[in-house]
Amino acid sequence: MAFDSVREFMEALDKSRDIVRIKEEVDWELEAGAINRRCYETQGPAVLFENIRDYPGHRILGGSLGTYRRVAIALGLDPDTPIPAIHQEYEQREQHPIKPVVVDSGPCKENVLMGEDVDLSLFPAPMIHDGDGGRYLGTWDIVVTNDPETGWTNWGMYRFMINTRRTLSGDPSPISHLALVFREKYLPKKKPMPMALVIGADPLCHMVATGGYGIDVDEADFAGALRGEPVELVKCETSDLLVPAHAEIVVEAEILPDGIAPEGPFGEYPGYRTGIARTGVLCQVKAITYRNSPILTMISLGVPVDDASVAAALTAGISMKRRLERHGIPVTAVYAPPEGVTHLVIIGVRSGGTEMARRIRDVFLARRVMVNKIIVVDEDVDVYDVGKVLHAFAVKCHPVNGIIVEEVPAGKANMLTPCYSYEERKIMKGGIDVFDCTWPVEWPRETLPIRSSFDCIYPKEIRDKVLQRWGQYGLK
Ligand SMILES: Cc1cc2nc3c(=O)[nH]c(=O)nc-3n(C[C@H](O)[C@H](O)[C@H](O)COP(=O)(O)O)c2cc1C
Ligand SMILES: [Mn+2]
Repeated sequence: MAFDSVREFMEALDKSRDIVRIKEEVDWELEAGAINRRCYETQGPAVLFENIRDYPGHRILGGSLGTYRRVAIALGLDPDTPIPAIHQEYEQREQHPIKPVVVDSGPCKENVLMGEDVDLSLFPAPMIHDGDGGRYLGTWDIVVTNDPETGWTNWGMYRFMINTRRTLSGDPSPISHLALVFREKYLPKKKPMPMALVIGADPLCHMVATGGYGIDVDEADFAGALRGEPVELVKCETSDLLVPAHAEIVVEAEILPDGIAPEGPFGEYPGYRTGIARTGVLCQVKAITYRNSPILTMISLGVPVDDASVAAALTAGISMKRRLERHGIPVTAVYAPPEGVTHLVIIGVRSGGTEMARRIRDVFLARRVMVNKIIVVDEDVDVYDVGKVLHAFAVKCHPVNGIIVEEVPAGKANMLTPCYSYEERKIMKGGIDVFDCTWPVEWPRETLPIRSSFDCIYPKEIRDKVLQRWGQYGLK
């Protein structure tokens, strides 16, 4: 059922006409990024650039999971599967992690560059947006690192740009698992941290790399869960790290304990260029292995909806739901619509009211606060139906009592949120609002306004009669 490689996945996209293979010569400098970006903004297809200026034999794939259709295909579902059903399927599969298996070799070893042969300029890293700090080799990637004490292998999607022929620079945030292990296990000993930058693996591997799984959790097990079968991994040439055997390109590197390098700016996931830091970690490349005619996966990140916002809607929505459940919130459903780029989240609850809204706020305040707007609705409002949520917000959120406003102190807010001032982003200060769109619990139930909808305002016998005779009326 699962696709082993991005190539098999692309064949499925061919069948459903969700990919266009571009034979015209396309420039790696801005043109490929602009085409990929415009495809997102016109609900267009994934694009495979087969003819890239200066790089014969190399290919770039943009937008592999840029729509829910493509996510459904990656999961082996009907492309037209409705969004709530995709979320349910995803959530259900994730409950059964499957450990990866180690194999002796794989397509990613078809070509091996070591020593003097190592040269990042052999690959068509695109200049994605005008004004980017450089050419990004890693955007839709998987960065593999390891905790030397516990054996925990982390997969995270972090961007990496080319610094020199044999060095990369990247911007893993201080709360990323990569930064955590680097800070705690390598920096104190002044040891370089081995990493592998994996490009062009099976799409579900990339998907889990974007997800916020717990500390000590191997994302690979969840890629197995989504695939319904284990991911095949193969050992790196210059470290003990294991990487997906069917990947297109694997850059084996070490993050240096004593170096920094220019990094960014970049068009960020909230849809604006908001980043402030202009330096990042420095990585020394040790080896590069790649398939014949390799496919470099990329994302021209920006305003939603794109691969990042769809992936985040799935992974963040599900992890927020689990977290709220752990804190005893009677949550029925959580949806972080892609258009809200995880800055806005909609939460359905079995029992609402101001106290519940405060409890929800406190769950979010307990950690770094990446979300800044939370909409809480009663369980009879479908969280996936943004029009219905807007209706609830318009008429059920009291303009004085229904809004909880809270400042988020320095060091805890999202440094990429566009509405924060430059100074706020710099010190990571911000805020969070909860919009309580539920009926106050203290209102006697018999005084609640009756919803004037077919389901709520008509007696059952009338509804049954109307439904039964629908066709007879000449209605479809
Ligand atoms: C396209 C894309 C690019 C990303 N780039 C970065 C990045 O450069 N740095 C970062 O800290 N997180 C980045 N993220 C978010 C991380 O992938 C996400 O937080 C993930 O949970 C990280 O894995 P971890 O939880 O194991 O640290 C990016 C996400 C996407 C979809
Ligand atoms: Mn992780």
